Amino acid sequence: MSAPNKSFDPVEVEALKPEVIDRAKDEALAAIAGAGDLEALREVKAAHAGDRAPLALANREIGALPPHAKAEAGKRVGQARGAVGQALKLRQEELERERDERVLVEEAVDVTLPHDRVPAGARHPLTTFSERVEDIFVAMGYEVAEGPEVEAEWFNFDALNIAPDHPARTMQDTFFVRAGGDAKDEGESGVVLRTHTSPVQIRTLLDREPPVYVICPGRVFRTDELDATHTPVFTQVELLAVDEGLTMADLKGTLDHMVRELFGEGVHTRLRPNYFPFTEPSAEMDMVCYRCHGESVGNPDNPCRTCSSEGWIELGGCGMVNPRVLTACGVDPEKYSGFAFGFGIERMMMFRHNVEDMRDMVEGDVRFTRPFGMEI
Ligand code: FA5
Repeated sequence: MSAPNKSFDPVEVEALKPEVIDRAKDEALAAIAGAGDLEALREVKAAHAGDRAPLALANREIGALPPHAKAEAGKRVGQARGAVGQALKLRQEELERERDERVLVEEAVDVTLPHDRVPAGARHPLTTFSERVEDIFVAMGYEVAEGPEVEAEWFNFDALNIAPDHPARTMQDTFFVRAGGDAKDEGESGVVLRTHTSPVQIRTLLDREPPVYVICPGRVFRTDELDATHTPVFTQVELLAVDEGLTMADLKGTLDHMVRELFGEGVHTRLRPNYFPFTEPSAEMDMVCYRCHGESVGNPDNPCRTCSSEGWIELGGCGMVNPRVLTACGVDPEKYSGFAFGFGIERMMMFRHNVEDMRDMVEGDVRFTRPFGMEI
């Protein structure tokens, strides 16, 4: 502030000269108009309307003027500061309005978008496929039977006439949970992860009186490496029928009915001799290729990827229940006979849906399962 004075001409005080006041006002108004956002306006306000702004400094000079000069100088500075204050207020309102409009657009919520971003789950195609197989037999009057996945060695092997020195019992094929020593009966048996669904046959025959007609789906375990055609955990479906007078013809008719239901009219099966300790006679069952119906055999112009132009697809094992198994379960083999078959669902799905690598089925990637549908 200038030194107090009593007689001087206010026009001589530099900060209060009209042109200086007008210039300060014009600069302030131009800066306000040029502020592009609220942050810039805050800086403009500090520079042109703050304590150190030219108009604020000019205002302080007024106090030192003689009384007769205060009114005019006060009016001039007051009007300039009023104009700047008013312009700041209007620009502030204008910029706030612009900001609100922008935020409304940028942060708009589209209430029409689907709210549920977690995709709906669905059962695995292996489960739905094995249930389709079950349904075929339930429709014929079969019951669904289940057994434990952690199974007594006796049920998994001994009762099925698989002798202790059978290769399937070695550590290479079987996950042993508890070693069983020389157990000859169920009570002292070792414990394994079941290697097939056939022990459910034994549990069923011990539980029920013939006639028995059951279908047994379930997970089984083998010490196989995971590769394109093997997995250590896979799904089998087993069928067992025990009644008076059942023959291989009934087995063949049942298999033909199943493949027709699953793969369509015109598909049938054939049996090739094989060996399983728990069936006698035993057979390997093949079905005619449901895609080429055998027409690709010897026809290089029309190859078939599904059966590799062999005309037949291997399904699994089957046979007439070995009388020794019936006897072990307390069923009179003179009165009753039975047939059984078992196959792997993964292998069946591979050729049913042209899946080239079994690993895709067991890794749980939804990109694989989604095309099979969202069946719950
Ligand atoms: C058996 O397991 C017999 N219990 C089947 C049977 C039942 C025969 C009733 C007679 C009467 P096998 O070991 O062949 O048989 O296995 C049956 C099917 O399981 C095979 O045809 C194959 O489709 C499937 N399979 C076997 N090992 C694997 C594996 N590591 N990964 C995926 N599928 C497999």
